[in-house]
Amino acid sequence: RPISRPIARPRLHLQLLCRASSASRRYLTNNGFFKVSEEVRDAIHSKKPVVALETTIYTHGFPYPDNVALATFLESVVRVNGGIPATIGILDGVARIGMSPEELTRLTESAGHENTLKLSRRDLGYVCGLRLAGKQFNGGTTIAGTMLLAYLAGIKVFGTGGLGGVHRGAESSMDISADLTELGRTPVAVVSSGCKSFLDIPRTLEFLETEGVGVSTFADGRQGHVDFPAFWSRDSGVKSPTVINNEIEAAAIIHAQNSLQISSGLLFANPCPAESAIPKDAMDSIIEEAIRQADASGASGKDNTPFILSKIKELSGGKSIPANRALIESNVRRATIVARELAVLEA
Ligand code: PSU
Ligand code: MN
Repeated sequence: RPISRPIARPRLHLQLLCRASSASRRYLTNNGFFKVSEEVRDAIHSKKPVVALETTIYTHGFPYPDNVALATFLESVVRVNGGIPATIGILDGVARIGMSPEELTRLTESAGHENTLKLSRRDLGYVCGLRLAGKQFNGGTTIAGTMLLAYLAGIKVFGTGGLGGVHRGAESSMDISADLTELGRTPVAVVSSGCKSFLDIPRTLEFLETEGVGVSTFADGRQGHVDFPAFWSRDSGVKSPTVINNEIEAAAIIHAQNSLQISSGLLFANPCPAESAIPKDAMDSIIEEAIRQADASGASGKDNTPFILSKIKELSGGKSIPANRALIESNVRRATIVARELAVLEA
């Protein structure tokens, strides 16, 4: 795979403008609950482009050993594109920012075990604290959990697959992913392929607006109406609030928000590569059935998303997997280029 393509640098004044900004923040240092790997710490310190990667997709998405293969692959996507990967999760009750291959294997192998949890913001104190009471948990961090830990470590860019959202029927269940509130309160930029249409996409965008989250979709030369993407499908029927053309623009937005000390996050939506995308109509009936089964089985709360995702995989006969892989690779590559461009602006 070639090192990422060069991007024409449109306007030099962008770089001049930035000098004024670098308000630096104290990052959380290692303690009994929080450990940044040496490689990631050095990279942050020397302002190299670092990309955060989540782990719920490994502990509650893909089975072992597919999950460790994907984890290793995504780290290599960051590296070949000139970045340093920081895979984030919880091992033995300690938040890890950056993991060695052995640590990644240990976490991914523990997928499905009773003490391997899906961890969002609310869970971090619980799993880390109970280590002191002799209970050892592993966990995959969701986008919310990963954003929070990335922010504490000083990482600003995060590449992932699909964002959680407002669930259909949330007007009575109140099931709204903590990913959305985290984006409202934590200044990390997330590159994802939007969210799956088992969620209520119009309400998800409404909620993000309420939370003050900037949402931009990569237009890649498309003119006019650009949809916010629906994971495997490039279209959702819902217009993206704003569009951007390339990674330089994404980096400029991040840099401006940081310089303005706006403390909410940003969402950059990258539609699934066209050659791997599944048309919206083809997915709609599978998704309807997956939701029906989730309702029937009573999978709610934190179990709802993993349940629906596994049903979709089953009902699509695995057809959704190549698209899943293509889009996450594309998102992680784009996140790395954004992190590189941000490093240029911050230099
Ligand atoms: N949506 C996907 N794939 C995923 C997830 C969501 O298409 O893997 C995972 C992510 O880790 C996300 C989490 O942060 O599920 C959201 O879960 P919940 O809806 O319970 O907040
Ligand atoms: Mn939920």
